[in-house]
Amino acid sequence: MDRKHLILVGVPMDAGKRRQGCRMGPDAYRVAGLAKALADLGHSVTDMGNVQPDPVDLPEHDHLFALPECVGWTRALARTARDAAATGVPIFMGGDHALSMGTVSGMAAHAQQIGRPLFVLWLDAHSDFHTPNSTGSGNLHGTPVAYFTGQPGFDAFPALAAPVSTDRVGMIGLRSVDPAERAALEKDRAMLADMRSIDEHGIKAPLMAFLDRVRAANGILHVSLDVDFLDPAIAPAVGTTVPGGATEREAHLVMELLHESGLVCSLDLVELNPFLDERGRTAKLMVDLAASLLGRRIFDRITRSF
Ligand code: 4U7
Ligand code: MN
Ligand code: MN
Ligand code: MN
Repeated sequence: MDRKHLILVGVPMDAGKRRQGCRMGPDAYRVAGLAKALADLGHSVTDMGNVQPDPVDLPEHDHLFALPECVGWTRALARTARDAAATGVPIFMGGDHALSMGTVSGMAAHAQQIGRPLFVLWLDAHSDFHTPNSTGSGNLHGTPVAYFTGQPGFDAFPALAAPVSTDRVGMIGLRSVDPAERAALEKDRAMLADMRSIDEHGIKAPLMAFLDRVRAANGILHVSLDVDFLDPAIAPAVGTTVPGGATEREAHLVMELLHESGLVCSLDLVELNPFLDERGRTAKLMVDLAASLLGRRIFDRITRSF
């Protein structure tokens, strides 16, 4: 087996939206046994504890919620991601999805250092492609993809060492995309697989097409898993539920195929709100999915002839 050094990074970030609770995510993953589940697969696992945002001297913004704090998180996380990636595979235990501004921009800097392009797989009901100018809610957890792909309007945030061009982003699970995001995405050649196309072709087809692109470019792959990628019936612990999400079997298949690809360099587990969970079931499911991504086979069929 391919033994990896896995670095768990707690990101108790709640600044990306008004509804609070994601700050409890890192501890929920710890209680649900993430470190042990991954160590049991033969990996070496280090929990480096929780990151804190850098202090930032910026005034609050009229429309954007908690802008200064989000900038502070982005700075701290970009540095943490770049440093951790030099020694292992960082797994960011969120925290809301605004944390990906930092994690992805840091991973892109790492990729640039090793001379390989970074690709990003976005597993989410939403495209998170708003800019500070287009967001209606003012919640920055709806903007990380626009930031790390270098869209305009993010002047308060750190300049990008290495923007991830939009054609290196794949999105699977989409079912809630605002008109402004859709217009921008279609212009920009991201690979988009909405639930309609997954129903028609299965979830494997768009994933394999995307992985082929990563391989052809000798790229490395960051995976960003938003809890709301999953159907709310199996993953209730999220503020932004959208019906019609991925099933448990689809999600595990994605994780198993990602494992077999050998391309994954880093992972975000985001938007878990333990305050909304039912006896820890969402946290446990996310732990199971992370384990599938790192090599556990739970859905192997046993074929017997009678
Ligand atoms: B998440 C939304 F309007 N697009 O901008 C917005 F629908 O990280 C939702 O994917 C954003 O959960 C969801 O507020 C952000 C809304
Ligand atoms: Mn998201
Ligand atoms: Mn989402
Ligand atoms: Mn959400």
